[in-house]
Amino acid sequence: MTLTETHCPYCALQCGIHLIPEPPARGGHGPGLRLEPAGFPVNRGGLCAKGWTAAELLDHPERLLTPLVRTVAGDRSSPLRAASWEEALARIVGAIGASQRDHGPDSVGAFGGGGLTNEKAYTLGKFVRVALRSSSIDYNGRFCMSSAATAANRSLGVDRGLPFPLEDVAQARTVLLVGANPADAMPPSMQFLDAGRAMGAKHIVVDPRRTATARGAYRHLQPVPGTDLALANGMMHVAVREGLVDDAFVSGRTTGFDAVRAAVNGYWPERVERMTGVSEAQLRETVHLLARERPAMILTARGAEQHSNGTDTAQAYLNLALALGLVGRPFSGYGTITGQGNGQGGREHGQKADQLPGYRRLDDPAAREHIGRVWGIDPAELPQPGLSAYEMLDRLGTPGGVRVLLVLASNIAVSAPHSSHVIERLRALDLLVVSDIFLSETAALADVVLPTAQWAEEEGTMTNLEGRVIRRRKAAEPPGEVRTDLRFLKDLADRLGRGAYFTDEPREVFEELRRASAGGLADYAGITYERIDDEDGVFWPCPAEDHPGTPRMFTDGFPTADGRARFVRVEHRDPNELPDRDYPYVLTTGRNMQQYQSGTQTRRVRSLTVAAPEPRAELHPDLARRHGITDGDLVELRTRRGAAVLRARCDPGIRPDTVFAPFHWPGINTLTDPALDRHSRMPAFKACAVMIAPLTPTKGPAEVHSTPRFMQGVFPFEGKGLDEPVPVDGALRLVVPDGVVAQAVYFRGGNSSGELVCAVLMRDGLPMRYFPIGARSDVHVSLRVVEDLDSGTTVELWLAAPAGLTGTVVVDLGLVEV
Ligand SMILES: Nc1nc2c(c(=O)[nH]1)N[C@H]1C(S)=C(S)[C@@H](COP(=O)(O)OP(=O)(O)OC[C@H]3O[C@@H](n4cnc5c(=O)[nH]c(N)nc54)[C@H](O)[C@@H]3O)O[C@H]1N2
Ligand SMILES: Nc1nc2c(c(=O)[nH]1)N[C@H]1C(S)=C(S)[C@@H](COP(=O)(O)OP(=O)(O)OC[C@H]3O[C@@H](n4cnc5c(=O)[nH]c(N)nc54)[C@H](O)[C@@H]3O)O[C@H]1N2
Ligand code: SF4
Ligand SMILES: [Mo]
Repeated sequence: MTLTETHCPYCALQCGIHLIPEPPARGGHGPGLRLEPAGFPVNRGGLCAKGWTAAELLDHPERLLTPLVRTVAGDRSSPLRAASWEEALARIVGAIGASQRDHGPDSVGAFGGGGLTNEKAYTLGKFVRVALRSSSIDYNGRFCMSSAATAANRSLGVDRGLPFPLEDVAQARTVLLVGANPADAMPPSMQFLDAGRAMGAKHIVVDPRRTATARGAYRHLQPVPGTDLALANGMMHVAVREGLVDDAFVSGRTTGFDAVRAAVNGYWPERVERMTGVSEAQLRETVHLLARERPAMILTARGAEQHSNGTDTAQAYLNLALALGLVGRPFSGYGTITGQGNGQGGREHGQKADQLPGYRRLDDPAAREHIGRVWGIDPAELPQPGLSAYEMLDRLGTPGGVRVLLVLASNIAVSAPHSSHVIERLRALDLLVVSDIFLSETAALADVVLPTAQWAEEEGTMTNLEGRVIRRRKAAEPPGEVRTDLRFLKDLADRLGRGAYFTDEPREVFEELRRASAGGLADYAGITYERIDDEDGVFWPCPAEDHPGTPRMFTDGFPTADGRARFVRVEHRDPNELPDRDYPYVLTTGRNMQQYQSGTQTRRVRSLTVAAPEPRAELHPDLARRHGITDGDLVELRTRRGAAVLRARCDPGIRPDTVFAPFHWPGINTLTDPALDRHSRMPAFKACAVMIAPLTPTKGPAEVHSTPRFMQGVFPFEGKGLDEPVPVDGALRLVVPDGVVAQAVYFRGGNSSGELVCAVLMRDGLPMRYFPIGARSDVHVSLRVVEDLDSGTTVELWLAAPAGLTGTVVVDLGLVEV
């Protein structure tokens, strides 16, 4: 076996990863794969803690290995038991038949995910339209990218998150980041921001919290959540009044500016300061930097977009980028930072309610004609657009709603807004089928659970945040009875009598996707697996095999009817819920660095859970004091929809009128507001009204507490021989206290010297584990199966290096005491 070049399974950065075969640990089974970062253009050798530990989930003991069904069919209070694929599929086919007979084709639907490969997302969209003949399909990208996508489509004629390669960010002299926290959400991407900052670029971060991204920036603007649109219109007002508009660009390449100019008249800076909490001086400085210190970029992410006015907010920043003439120029423009692994490709190929592959519209007769031809069906057979994600979930099990639902690659019981209501609707279904790697909170509610392959066990393509189409490559066989989603959809289509339209071979699906997308906005016609291999990925649109692909868009036109970008007049509207007497603060939600999304995956990785074991409610110390709360206390957050109890983290970096909670654990989304944006149908994850109350600490029964311990630091060394480990420093020693047991969780180390050295974990003076660190390189080893270290044990880190060799090592050993 040889090295497999692939990509991280998590976020849209899609960092390059190498998987290298290695013999499984003694007594272990598992895939026997070691993970190393690769020098791919987006990560250049960097990975975040999630990427580093991704391979741990391949042979995780809780992995689903067979289908599961309810012991008593139809009774979800009966336990799940293992079943054959035959039996599981028979239950699904039976329920689909009964439901469609009694309630029509639309009563069976699917909910997809932006983590699915292009091949799987495409097949799922086709499966629902062709095998089920149903209009009921949408996906979690509705909760993620839909606002910025809607704005870009209507204004630029196309939605590609970043219309330029990520590396261009390093060249921009001014960058405005609105509601984006890449330092936590995409840590390796910070090397491009940091490179710009090191050359004097001025970054302005707009966030109600002083995040790690904001801390390293030139300026931090701290608005009230949900007021970003007013801020953008205020900047536009200043741009107009102070002559900063690029008139030649506006008249030569855009339409509709007059209406926007008139609309921003009312957004004079003093008024905007009162609305947003951002000072007039900061607002003026920002727009002057964007206009004068060029090249300049405006980037938005979920903080600006996940609101009931998210589309118009993204539009307001797009308007500003157009007025200043930034779009389509080198190292300049507007972009949105896509989130999920295939968040970009996932929104192009038809798992959206109103969409056909190639970013075509389902209600466009020409698009129906073309796709009908590729799929070999009469276009009249294609259903019309269905309901958006939350609207579909809200109607589950009601008359006219979906009664049999297939969920692939989403954990909606945790991640959908007003999740207690969504769980109630899931319970009202006739049949819930969930395909996942683990028994997620949603899978635990299902009638039938299907075990699916993971990233390293399948082939396919992903489209990263830059619109670069890349390959996910297989390095291992799926374990047990696990099948890929392509296989499961094909098996189901066979039993529904439509198998002839489907294949489970990723390359064949991709060839069909190329034909289906040809001539569409997201045109993959010229992209082949071989080109992806040869070119470090290919940027769409790429209409022909001899077309180079399109790393930078809009250089000489926009894919609109007249080739011009459109300004759209937008007005500030208050969030659906404003603070009032009963719910006096704003709740906003988002991400922690070590956890991913609904947490199904990362809550199962020990080192990540040690670092981020539970959700913490972030609040300003003044706000905490007012309610008698101190750091670490349990507090109750209550909104009009429900309550959640979490531990407080007091942080002076957050606005005193705002509370932040990460959504990676069950229960947080019982709080959030499902008010939808009228254009994109995006819920208001980022602003609702909340009250807080301290809880008297309860003396609960048998809680498990664990304490992290670290042995770390930077140390000079002199080698005594590679076979002769010696102590490095007194700091690298600890004795396990009485009454607890410790376990080593991970080791990281770096070595400045030009030769191999070896860190040695010592137990009571004897070597226990060796960690080789190559010449001028670093390692990260996550330790899964190691012995308990009982109380009284002396744990030390020593170093073995060639005799006489000197240098410096950085070491960091993480342990937990339980
Ligand atoms: N570690 C980790 N990384 C991830 C993910 C993950 O779950 N964990 N998920 C991936 C996915 S799918 C996505 S979509 C991306 C999301 O990436 P981001 O959008 O960067 O992440 P969020 O934390 O949701 O929101 C960003 C910031 O918006 C701020 N914010 C909240 N309300 C407002 C507001 O009203 N206005 C402004 N201006 N800011 C506000 C928050 O304080 C937060 O710091 O991350 C991707 N990367
Ligand atoms: N309050 C609040 N809520 C939010 C957000 C927020 O900022 N605040 N952000 C929203 C955003 S941006 C997003 S993207 C959503 C994400 O939330 P979800 O849609 O729940 O996303 P994940 O947790 O990534 O769920 C993916 C599930 O599919 C499984 N899985 C992974 N790969 C595959 C595969 O190939 N096939 C199958 N069948 N399963 C697979 C994983 O184990 C996991 O259980 O959450 C949204 N919810
Ligand atoms: S930044 Fe995203 S793609 Fe890169 S290692 Fe982390 S989770 Fe994976
Ligand atoms: Mo997302």
